Parts: sequence; structure tokens; C-alpha cells
Amino acid sequence: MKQKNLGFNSKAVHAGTMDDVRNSAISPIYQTSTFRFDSADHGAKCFAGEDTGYIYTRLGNPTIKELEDAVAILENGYGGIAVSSGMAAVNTVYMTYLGQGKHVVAHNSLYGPSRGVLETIYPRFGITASFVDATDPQNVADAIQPDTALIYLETPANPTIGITDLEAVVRIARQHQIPVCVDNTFCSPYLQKPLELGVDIVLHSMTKFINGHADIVAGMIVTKTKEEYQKLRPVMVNMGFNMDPHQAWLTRRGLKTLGIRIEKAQENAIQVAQYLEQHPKVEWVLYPGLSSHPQYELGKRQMKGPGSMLSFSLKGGFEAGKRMMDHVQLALLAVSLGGIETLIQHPASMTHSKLSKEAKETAGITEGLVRLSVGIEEVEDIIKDLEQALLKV
Ligand code: LCS
Repeated sequence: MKQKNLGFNSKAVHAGTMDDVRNSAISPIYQTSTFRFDSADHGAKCFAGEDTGYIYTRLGNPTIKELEDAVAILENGYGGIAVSSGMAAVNTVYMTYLGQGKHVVAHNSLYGPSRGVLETIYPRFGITASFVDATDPQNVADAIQPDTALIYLETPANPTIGITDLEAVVRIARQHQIPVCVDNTFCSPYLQKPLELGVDIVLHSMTKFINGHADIVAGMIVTKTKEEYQKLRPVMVNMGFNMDPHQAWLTRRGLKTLGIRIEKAQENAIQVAQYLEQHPKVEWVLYPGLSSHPQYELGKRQMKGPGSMLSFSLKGGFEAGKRMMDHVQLALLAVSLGGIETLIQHPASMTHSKLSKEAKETAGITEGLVRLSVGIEEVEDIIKDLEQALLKV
């Protein structure tokens, strides 16, 4: 990338591209587990960090590095750490900052397992968590304890689409010198750049918007500073959370069209949200692009656009949610999100079914809540599909 100051889409296409000895336009896949050393001395230098040569793919690989550099450039961060899944990214962060006696303050509405592991696995290692409604930053301030070692957020959150004021939380965190991590999966760097708002660590399930084609599972962590990068990278390497080169190559290909995919899906989502908001069987719609969203102004300030994720609640509750799921025809009844195809799911019976009734209530996950990831199909077709499914409710 010789030209400087490129715009987002130009960077999405070109950022991080490796120098390939054969001048290929598209970088090759280094599908190898290990790398030859020229000599014992070269090997020794690679291990000593005096030579940047590759050693072993779990530690690093050119195809993976290209993707790490590209996402780090788009997030405006110091460096990227690619991992096998979004959950590998979440756990790399938890394992880096939390330990015996430490405490995390997290938003109460998170992707189910991001919260679930803090409730079921980490307590075994003496780690505690407080889940608060971070859409009011005062709740985050009030939950901080002397051993709080991490503030963990999702904004917009899965599945409630609640928006957290990142600058306000960063101000609180700075007073206590606590690192802040934001799961930026719902926005991608196209719509939101948390590191520019003072956040220390951003992570992604690249399974979603960044890859965008529902054909791989992948994760990424990007840090603001070298210091945080150097804390996180050895945890990823030694826990074996690394990505595979083929997975990295596919993700790098998907990333090239991130901006145009989001623009089209967002254009569709605005119309779908307006359609749903006036539907008599729909109790409410939560979408950052509707003025009825409780943090509409904050969303406009913090995000470049409202994105393509929305939630709505059916007046008929749990059964209505299940009936609607059984009658969609174009939208795929499937979990995941952020792909080119419209996906619909019912958190109360699917992704968030393991949460207690109380946890669902405090996180705003109603029995009739439906989550929609609007795709890039023709919007008339998406609305027609929702219309016929709602008729059956
Ligand atoms: N963070 C967020 C915000 C997510 O939505 C997900 C997955 C993850 C992290 C974990 O990423 P993974 O390991 O799956 O790549 N979200 C899903 C969802 O809402 N339905 O299915 C998966």
C-alpha cells in the first residue's frame, strides 16, 4: 500500500497486503504448519527475536499476519491478534486480564457464552463478575471494586441493541486505571472505532460482518498499544487459540467488501425497521436508526450509521416468537449474523435460552424478542417474507 491516507474501502481492499515473490495480485495461502530455517544460526536468531522470520504457524504465519495487519489498520490500532473464533478472542482477553481474586464489570446483555463463561467457568479459578446495565455508565462506576481488572462491553449489545457511551465509560475506567475491552462485532470498524474513543482493546467475532459470507468461524483482537498487544499475544499462542491460514485467507477476502456490504444491508435495515415499527403485532422495535431507540442521539454520535442488526418484540410472547420462526421463507432461521443473507432467530428459545429468567429480564430479553440480521437481498423481498410470517402469528 504505497499511497498514504486512503479511505476505508481502499484500505479494506489493500491494507496489509504482503510482498509476494511471484507478484500475485491476491496473496497466496501459506498452508504450512512450520517454516524452514536457513541454518542453525538463523533458527537461533528467529527464536531469540533477532530475526523476524516465521517459526511455526501457531506463533505466526504470513497469511494470518496479512489479515491481522488489515484489521488493525481499519480499527486504527497498534496490532491484531487473529484467533480461531470470536469466543477464542473473548477468552484470550479474559485470561490475559483476569486471575485469582480478580473481578470484571461487564454489560448485562452480552452474546450468551461471553457472559456464560464468566458465570460457569471462571468462578472455578476464583474470578468474579458483576453484570450491570452499562447503557447507564454510572452503573459501571458503581460496580467497580478494588480488584476490578477489566471492563467488558458490547455496543450495540447482542441481542438488545443497547448502546453504551464508550467515552463516558473510558473516563470512569481511567480514574481507576482499568482496561476497557469492547466487542465491536455488531458494528465492525466500518461503523465504529472504539480505539479512537479511548478504549484499550477491541475484539470481533469475524464470523460475522468482517468475513460476511457465513462460511467460516474466526476471531480477532486489536489493541491500542504495543504494551497490551504484548500481554495478549503470548496467551493466544500458548493457549493454542490460533487461526488456520486457509481461514485467514477467506476472511481477508471477505473483508475487502465490508464497506459496501454494510451500506446495502443498512439501507435495507432502515426500511425493515420502519415497516416493523408500524406492524400491529409488534410491540416495539429496537434499532439505532429509529428515533424511538432510547440512545438514538448517542448512536448517531458514536456510530457512522445504525447498521443492520435489529431486535423487535412480538406482542404474543414466546409462542408468537416460535411461530414466526416456523414460517419465514427467505430469511434463514439460523443463529449468527452479519452475513449477506438475512438471518432471524428467537433468543428466548435459542441463543439465550440457558440464561435464567431473571438474567433475561434484567438484560431486557423478552419472551417475544426476535433478532434480525438484515442481509443484502432486495428489501421488498425481505419485507414480503416478514409480512407473510407475521400473518401466521
Ligand atoms: N461476540 C458476539 C457479539 C457474538 O455475536 C458472537 C457470536 C461471539 C462474540 C462469538 O463468536 P464466535 O465464536 O461464534 O465466532 N454470536 C452468535 C450469535 O449471535 N448467534 O450465533 C453466534
